Amino acid sequence: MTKLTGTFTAALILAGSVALPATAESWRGWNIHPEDYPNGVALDAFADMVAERTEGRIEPEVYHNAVLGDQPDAIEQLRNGGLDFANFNMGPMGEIVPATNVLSLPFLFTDIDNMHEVMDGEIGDRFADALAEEGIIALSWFDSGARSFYNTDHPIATPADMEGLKFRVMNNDLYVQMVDELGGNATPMAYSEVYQSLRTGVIDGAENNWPSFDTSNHFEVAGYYSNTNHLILPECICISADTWEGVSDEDKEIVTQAALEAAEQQRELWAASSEESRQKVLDAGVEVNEVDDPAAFQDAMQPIYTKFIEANPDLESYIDDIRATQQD
Ligand code: GTR
Repeated sequence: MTKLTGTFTAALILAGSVALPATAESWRGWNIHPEDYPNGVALDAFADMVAERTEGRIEPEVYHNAVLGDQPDAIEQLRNGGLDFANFNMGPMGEIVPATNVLSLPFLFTDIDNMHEVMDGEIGDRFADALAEEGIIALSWFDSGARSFYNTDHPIATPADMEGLKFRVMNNDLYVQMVDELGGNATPMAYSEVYQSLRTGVIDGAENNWPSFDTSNHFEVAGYYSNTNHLILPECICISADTWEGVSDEDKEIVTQAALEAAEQQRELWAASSEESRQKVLDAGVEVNEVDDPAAFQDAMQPIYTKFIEANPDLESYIDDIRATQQD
């Protein structure tokens, strides 16, 4: 968090040229995606709402396209106060906040509505509390659709089709286990390195949602997208606890409200953007296939659940409570 120096601010006020209050805080915000991606648009809207409603007491600025570093690095920066806010995916968060690993269990949510129901309610608050203990204040939850596998070689219709293929996964051991159990090989790697690695054959595939598959240009080099829909991961607008500590109660309310409105906007944009991206990659010649027997993929995940619960008995109730939302 950068405070404008007293002299500098006083000079601006004296000059009468800029209507900045004496204690303006400039906030640095991290975004992995381009600015016209739903998350980029919503983060910019968040920044504008905060600047306007705090009358310039807080001036957030979003740095798009991961120019401030890759995700695991940005999570650390936020915890150290090097970043003030960010849009993080819960996938790479598990390494720092173990409770969020529950969200990385494959096929946990039945669909996106189920994810919303859970995250917007009391269970979501529990994840937010766990994040807060590690210095990450989650104010609202974004969509990131459902992730599916894609690769350079052939459609994946059954787990057997994963054999011999090397997939990039996000930085989380659960994803290595997931690909292993399905019969493929997994390599954790930064998002920014995936395009080149697919192009040069360092990896054969990766997994992501439609808008990321499109805007990362992975579809240009990986021509087979298979609708496995194995992960539905929430994302947050998160604020550094260091930054949050210095915010007045009045401004905390303004920032929280802006984050909730930005998430609403992101979710609306998400649905349209997913359909647009799907159509775009189809038009570009990507072969898209459905999975005839999703249960074959789901059943293969059972050992991951068993192992996870054995290692984290205190998190079993989270899984049970999420399953309970799927009963009716
Ligand atoms: C995207 C997500 C990013 C990042 C990326 C990845 O869907 O929005 O935050 O996690 O996937 O695969 O690294």
